[in-house]
Amino acid sequence: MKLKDNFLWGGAVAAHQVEGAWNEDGKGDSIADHLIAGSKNKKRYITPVISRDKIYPSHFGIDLYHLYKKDIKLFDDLGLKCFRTSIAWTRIYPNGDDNEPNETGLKFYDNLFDELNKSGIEPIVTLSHFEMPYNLVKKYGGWKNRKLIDFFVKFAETVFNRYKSKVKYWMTFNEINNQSDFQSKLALYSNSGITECPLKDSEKTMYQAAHYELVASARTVIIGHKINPNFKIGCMLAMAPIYPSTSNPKDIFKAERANQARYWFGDIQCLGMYPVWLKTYQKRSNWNLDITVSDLNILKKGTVDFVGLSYYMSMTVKVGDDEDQYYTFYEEKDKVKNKYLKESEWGWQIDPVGLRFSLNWLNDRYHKPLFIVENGLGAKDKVSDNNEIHDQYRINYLKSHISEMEKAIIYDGIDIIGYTPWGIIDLISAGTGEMSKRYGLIYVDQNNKGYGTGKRLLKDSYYWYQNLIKNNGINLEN
Ligand code: P53
Repeated sequence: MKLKDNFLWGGAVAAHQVEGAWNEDGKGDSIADHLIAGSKNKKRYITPVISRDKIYPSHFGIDLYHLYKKDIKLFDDLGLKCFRTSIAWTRIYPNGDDNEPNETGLKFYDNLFDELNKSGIEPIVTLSHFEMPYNLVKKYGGWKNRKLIDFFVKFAETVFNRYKSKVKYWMTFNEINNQSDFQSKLALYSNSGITECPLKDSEKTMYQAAHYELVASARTVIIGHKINPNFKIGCMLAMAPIYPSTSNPKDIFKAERANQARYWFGDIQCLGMYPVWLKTYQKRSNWNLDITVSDLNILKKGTVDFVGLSYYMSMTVKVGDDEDQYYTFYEEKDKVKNKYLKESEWGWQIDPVGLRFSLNWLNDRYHKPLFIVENGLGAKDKVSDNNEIHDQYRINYLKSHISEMEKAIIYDGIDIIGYTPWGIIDLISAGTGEMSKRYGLIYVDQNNKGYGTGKRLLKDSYYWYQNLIKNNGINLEN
């Protein structure tokens, strides 16, 4: 029993975490370019004006903008069949509301996709990966504003037309459901470009912004299929299954509601409609959200071809003493540690079986092909005197997750398009802005401040993955 021959083994990154060159060749500043570096215990925050004495890691990334040819050579030697990245919206429309696209920006992705295709590596492209034009935040308030739909659709249409013969797999919004953690400022900002929002309004604001994004996503799917009927356009969910902490029925319902609150985005993108619990909740909350009949028709028509997902961890929740009728999910408050799981240095609870669980759960719910477009371990690496990196911990992480994925394919019969480990090459962490939270199988000699030679070194995990791809997986039954 083997995986199908065209299984897409790959690697994943996002523009703002690797490209650098944040203001070159006509690129505008994105929301990522205003985020300063943080750490495990120091939250990232934004500065409206770029300040000289602060560190903005997206400004340097790992300089992929200039080094992409060399890096693609390393991906090719590794044997990658696909490579996931995003298009920086601000390279194409620097301000988001420009009339004409920036030709130099378009040219960069022509070159990038050509180089990949030449090497036989299929590009997998996210349209919006936490990097909308900052101008849209300043001028329109980000996704709080309905106008954003047209700006986004125009951007999507431009790149669909330009790359229609070079790219087949697309995803609309990266981890659109991160903002279900609506009390997290970073989530609201990264997903929706929302900077000003009193805590008491954050839930309502999230539901409104997410609705506009979902309409934009659906319109994009519809237009994409017209431009090229062979396009495969997916959603992208941050998958972290939520478990009850005990068999107390209240904990079980708490977990059910938390899953509903975290994955309704997928219900809309895959099934084309709002789940009834949410319609009821929104109505009873008297928020008077701007959701029109025409929007609902678009949502029904613009359903996705596949479900892209990231998977890093599971979550466990406990019912509170003061639950309301709705068991509203407040991620920070409701989460507890799962005593059966170990965690990464950044406190993410590692749960390979949870991946098989998630794949089954998503398959039961949506009946669409799945694509694991992120999975990996953020860890500190040590370079030995002879320039080797012995990252057995990363190999263990990847191996245990790939093994559970293969079980989902072989024993559960689930249709999975491919697997792209996150940060195939070391990059800037989205959550903390650190370089030292490394995911790569390729090491980049650079510290948190952006200093270093930038030299690329191959980790043990690189050779391990190379061999795995050659064998088309672990092959459980061998
Ligand atoms: P970092 C939170 C939880 C799970 C995934 O994350 C997340 C986040 C946001 O930080 O983001 C995804 O870099 C995201 C990538 C990101 C990756 O996971 O915080 O799509 O951009 O780098 C890993 O360790």
